[in-house]
Formats: sequence, C-alpha cells, structure tokens
Amino acid sequence: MKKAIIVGEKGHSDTLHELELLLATLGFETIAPFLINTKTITRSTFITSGKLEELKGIAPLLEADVVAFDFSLSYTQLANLKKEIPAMILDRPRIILEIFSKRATTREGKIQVELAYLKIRLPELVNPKAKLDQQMGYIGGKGPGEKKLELNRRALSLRIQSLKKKLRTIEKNRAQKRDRRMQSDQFIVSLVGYTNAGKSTLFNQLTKQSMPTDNLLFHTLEPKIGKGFLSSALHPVLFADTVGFIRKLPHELIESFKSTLEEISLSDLLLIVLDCSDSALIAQYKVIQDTLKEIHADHLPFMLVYNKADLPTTELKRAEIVSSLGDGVWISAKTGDGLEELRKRVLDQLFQHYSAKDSV
Ligand SMILES: Nc1nc2c(ncn2[C@@H]2O[C@H](COP(=O)(O)OP(=O)(O)OP(=O)(O)O)[C@@H](O)[C@H]2O)c(=O)[nH]1
Ligand SMILES: [Mg+2]
Repeated sequence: MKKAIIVGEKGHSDTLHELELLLATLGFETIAPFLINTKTITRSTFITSGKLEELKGIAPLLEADVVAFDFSLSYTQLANLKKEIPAMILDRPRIILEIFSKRATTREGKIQVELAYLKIRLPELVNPKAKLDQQMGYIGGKGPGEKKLELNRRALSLRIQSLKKKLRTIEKNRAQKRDRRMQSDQFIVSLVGYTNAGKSTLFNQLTKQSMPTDNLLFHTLEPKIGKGFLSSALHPVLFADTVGFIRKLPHELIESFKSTLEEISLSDLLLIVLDCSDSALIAQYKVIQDTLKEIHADHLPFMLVYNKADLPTTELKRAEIVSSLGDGVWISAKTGDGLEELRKRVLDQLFQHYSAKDSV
C-alpha cells in the first residue's frame, strides 16, 4: 500500500479524517498528519518556506509516496511543491476527481468527469514543459482524451466543446425519460446526503434492489431509480439513489454534474439520510444544506432520516442531535429497524403535501 502524509489545518480533525478516508478509497494509507496554520499561506508554495523545509525532510524519512493537501492548490503551488518534495503532490479537488474518475461507469458519467478533469488541469495541460510529473494512473498519467490531444489550448477548448455537445445530447434523452416519469403520476422520493451515510443501503431496502454499497466514499456516482412500496395496498413510488455530497466538492465537478444533480430538484420529497454515528454530523448537515441550495433543491419538502441507529449513540447524544438538526426518523438501513415507521411517515408526508395528486 502506498503511504501518504496529509497536510491539514490545525484544529480541523474532522476534515483531516475525511481526507484519510478519501485516500483510503484510492488505496493510500495515511502515515502522518502535518499541521499548518492557514493564516500564513503563501502564493508560491502554499505553505511557508519553514514548513516546506520541514516537509522536505519528513517525506523521505517516512518514505511517503504521496503528500496530500486538504486544500485546493493552484497549479503554480503544485508545480513548485513538486520541485521541492520527492513525492507525489495532491490536493483535495484532485483526490475527489480521481475517485470520481474511477467510479464513473456510464457514458454520461465518464464525459462529466472528463470535462471536470480538463477544466481543473487546463493550466498544466497547456503548459506541458512545466507539467507535474507522473502521479496516479488517471490524474497524473494520461487522462481521458489527453492521449489523443495535442496539448495546446486550441485543441483543449475544441475537446471541451465537443464533450459539452455530447453531454447535451445525452441530457436531452434523460430529460425525455424524466418527463415521462413526471407524467406518470408516480411520486419521486430522492435519497440525498453526505457520502457514506447509507443512502444505497437504504435504497436497496426500500426497492429490493442491489445497488453496490461499501464503506468507501463516493461509492455511488450515477443516480439510480427504483420502485418501492409504502404500503402493500398502494401504488409504488419511485425512489432515487444519488451521488453523495462532501465538503469542498470541486466546483468543476458540481458544474459537470449539475444536470444530474439538478434532477434532485424535481423530486416530490427528499429523504435526507444522515449517519448519526458520525461525530461530524452537524458539519455534514450544513454541507448538505449548502449543496441542496446550490442545486436548487432547498425548497422541497424533506424528512430527516437518522441512519446507523444500530451503532452506539447515547440517549443524550440523540437529544442533542435532534435539538440541533430537528426531528427525524431513526432507522438502521443495515438491520431494517425503523423502516416500517419510515414508510409510514413518507406516506403521511406525501399525503400532507400532495393530497391533490391521486396516485397514493
Ligand atoms: N452499522 C451500520 N452501517 C450501515 C448502515 N447503513 C449503511 N451502513 C454501512 O455504511 C457504509 C456506507 O453505506 P452506503 O449505503 O454505501 O452509503 P452511501 O450513502 O450510498 O455512500 P456513497 O454512495 O459512497 O455516497 C457501508 O459500509 C454500509 O454497510 C446502518 O444502518 N448501520
Ligand atoms: Mg451509495
């Protein structure tokens, strides 16, 4: 397993731990944190020259393969760090992009990732002499499209145009499917939330499908829709499993995935799936709210689903969570506990909001 040093901000253990999970998803083991003070960041190397000296010494000593920054670095900063430190240098957007690139399976997903990739790496791609040398298979090696490209700005912008065009065609098809769904009078209930909260596990329970689930971040990339019953006497509703949210999701990725994400805004109800065993729950909820706003889905009726209730949380902790975030249904998607109550509450909410729509 390759070894990583993670560079993060003092006092931000939650996001550092998350970076560790992101790296683990890529098969890197975190061997040491390296804490810095962001009040002193510099334009040329991000960290101060003193910190850089320290890092230059530590990286080879610990035999680190990677130095991963829990920040977004400019191309110049990355290139300068690369010159000084004998290890692969990565920042958070590139790590997330790398995971997305590994997860994309549909044609649309692949195009969306390539678009984000080209935008993020544009400065270095058009400047091949100063190119950051080989990093991971995708990010630092040959990216999609890069093989075929003359690395010049004109070729790149042509490639970007052509990808956008392809994406528009796929989007049109998807819009048609979606319109048919909207006309079918079936309710659409979307499962949204932070990555790894248990959305796919819950989706599988509700729809009897078998979406892959794993203790990895961004396991689900492309949305999936499945039928499920709220009561045996009623019509099915459509449940949608969606890509998880995360803090500092690269803007280029949100842009590329916007059309997929915006489908969430056409739901009749959102189930906000929360991992109640995660100590960063409250910060995660804030990210969920911000992301929903960004994809224009913050006006929708929603219900809080406190998942992983089988894991230990004291009653006091539960009371604290509810007083900070609000009332919700406590479930375990893993054991199935609380799912009957959840179905009942979903039904009630749909009735309450849409009693005019007569399919339930
Ligand atoms: N203990 C416990 N673990 C759960 C529960 N629900 C999900 N998990 C575990 O949490 C991990 C993530 O579950 P997923 O369903 O893949 O989560 P997700 O929200 O779809 O994650 P991404 O698609 O990666 O964003 C898996 O290891 C699940 O087995 C639960 O109720 N209890
Ligand atoms: Mg999932």
